Amino acid sequence: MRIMTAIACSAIALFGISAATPMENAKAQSSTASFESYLQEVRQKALQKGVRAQTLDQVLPGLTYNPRVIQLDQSQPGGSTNSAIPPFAPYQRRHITPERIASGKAAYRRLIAKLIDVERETGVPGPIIMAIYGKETNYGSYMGDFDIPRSLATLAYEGRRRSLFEPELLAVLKLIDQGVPQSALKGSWAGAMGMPQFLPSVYLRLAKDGSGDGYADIWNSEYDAVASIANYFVNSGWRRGEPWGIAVNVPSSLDRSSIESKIIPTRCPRVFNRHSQWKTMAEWQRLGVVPATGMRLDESVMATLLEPDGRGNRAYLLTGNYRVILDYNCSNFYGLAVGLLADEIRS
Ligand SMILES: [Ca+2]
Repeated sequence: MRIMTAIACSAIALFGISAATPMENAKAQSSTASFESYLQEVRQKALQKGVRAQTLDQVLPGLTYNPRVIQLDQSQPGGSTNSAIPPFAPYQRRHITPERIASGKAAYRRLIAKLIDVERETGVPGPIIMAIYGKETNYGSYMGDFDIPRSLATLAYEGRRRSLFEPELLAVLKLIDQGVPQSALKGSWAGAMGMPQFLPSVYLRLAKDGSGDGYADIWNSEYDAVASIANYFVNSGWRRGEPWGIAVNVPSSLDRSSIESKIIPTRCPRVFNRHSQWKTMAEWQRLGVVPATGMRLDESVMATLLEPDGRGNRAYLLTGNYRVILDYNCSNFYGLAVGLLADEIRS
């Protein structure tokens, strides 16, 4: 997506993490001086980016190092690129629960007038927007209560992924400079904010007012969250009228090696390498790959085949709009869960 892909799963990662140990606290304190000198460097960079000195004087002196954020960052999964990919079916059962579907339908009904307007304007369907909302924050019920400037300053200072977090720190300073109250800036430990879990740089580029008051309040306004998610999708190239994909049955005789993709992915290789070549629906039909449910795609639509749990299990043909979902969070499990949850919300 959004840089957010690299640091997603934040809400999940919160579980099972204990508070900082005394040794970590001592370490944090011993590095206080250099944390402050790092903030001086940040100050210079922010000034160069046009953030007013007055804003920086108001925010930077109050920031402290947060050892818990580093602890959470270091406990993130995904460090190894060789680990086996787990099966999708158990994930689907855990993440697309009857409760999640029912809450999604309720949110869809609550916001239906706005969602119709937004779809008319952008082509992004309401159920897809609601599925993102559900996946990111369980429809606004957990958005994270970490202080975003403090978290980002800590992560940028610690330095393991400074190239990711320092621009986000500068972006959040800019956001405060533009008038977003600092007290509103709560979110995940890794900097994702509000109902759509936008990073500060994403907020600056793509957050949108949907309520008509001129302010994109993604923390408190569902209309603003809806407009902002739709704007993200438009920016990533969502095509009006095209479904994300469909469940299919694949004949056991299909020669998988003949449909392997020859494209070397430039990003998210572990995600894109699992997809076949692009073919039209008519071509898939000729290979015997046929819809498993009542859902259909036009013959001319291009799609790739993904068999998340291998041969003989549920498979999917996935369109360019599936790639837009991956742009929000580059994970096949995420993309499939959003698509399938959207289908349930719509049904
Ligand atoms: Ca608003």
